[in-house]
Amino acid sequence: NKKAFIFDLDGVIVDTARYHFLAWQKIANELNIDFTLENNELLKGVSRVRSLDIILELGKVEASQEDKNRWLIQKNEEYLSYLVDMDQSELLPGVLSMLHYLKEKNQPIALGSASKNARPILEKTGIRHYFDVVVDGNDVSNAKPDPEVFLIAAKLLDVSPENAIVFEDSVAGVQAANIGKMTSIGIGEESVLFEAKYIFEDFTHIEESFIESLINK
Ligand code: B16
Ligand code: MG
Repeated sequence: NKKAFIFDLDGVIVDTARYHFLAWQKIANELNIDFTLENNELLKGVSRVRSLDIILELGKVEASQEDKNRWLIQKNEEYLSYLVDMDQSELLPGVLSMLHYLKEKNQPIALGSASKNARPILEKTGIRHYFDVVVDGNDVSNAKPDPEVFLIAAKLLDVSPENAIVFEDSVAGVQAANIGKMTSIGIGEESVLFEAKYIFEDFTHIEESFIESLINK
């Protein structure tokens, strides 16, 4: 059976989580909300709009839609300022060799990200050509843990969900893959990603024989 490999972006391909954090922290500071790195875990894989709501809930701040819209724009401008100098050196360990290996084995590859900034990041890091399909925050209406983003990717690659393999660093993303009946592979800490079918610290810990066994399953 034909397989498809779907990659999340932030936290799997590039470590943009700290940029998102710094940008949100700036807004939180202005609102006198104490926003920590630990709180930031709650925002991983979650859409921009939902992220703001979570921060406002943390600080018990009520705001008008107008204010919220302004902060969303402000946050994204701040975030984009960190991406200006981004290049291939920001790819996480083992990502490039994994993409290369899958390409060599003629495996379909997709991006499945909640980010609306996914395409420029793929361009800047020079890996856009590895992806047969890119599905991001501009293409979906339901955020992870809804499996929509991954289901669209599998469909575009003409692969059934059962034959899709998803690499994710967030709890919401792992849940999305599981709900979509896909094989979830957590990239990160076992204590956080325990719901994933398989968990690896990073791509350098994944053996070629393991990927081979997924391909031939
Ligand atoms: P943007 P992923 C997600 O990307 C991030 O994990 C999450 O922290 C962020 O809020 C979301 O993208 C939206 O990003 O503001 O760029 O549209 O992990 O699904 O690749
Ligand atoms: Mg992620």
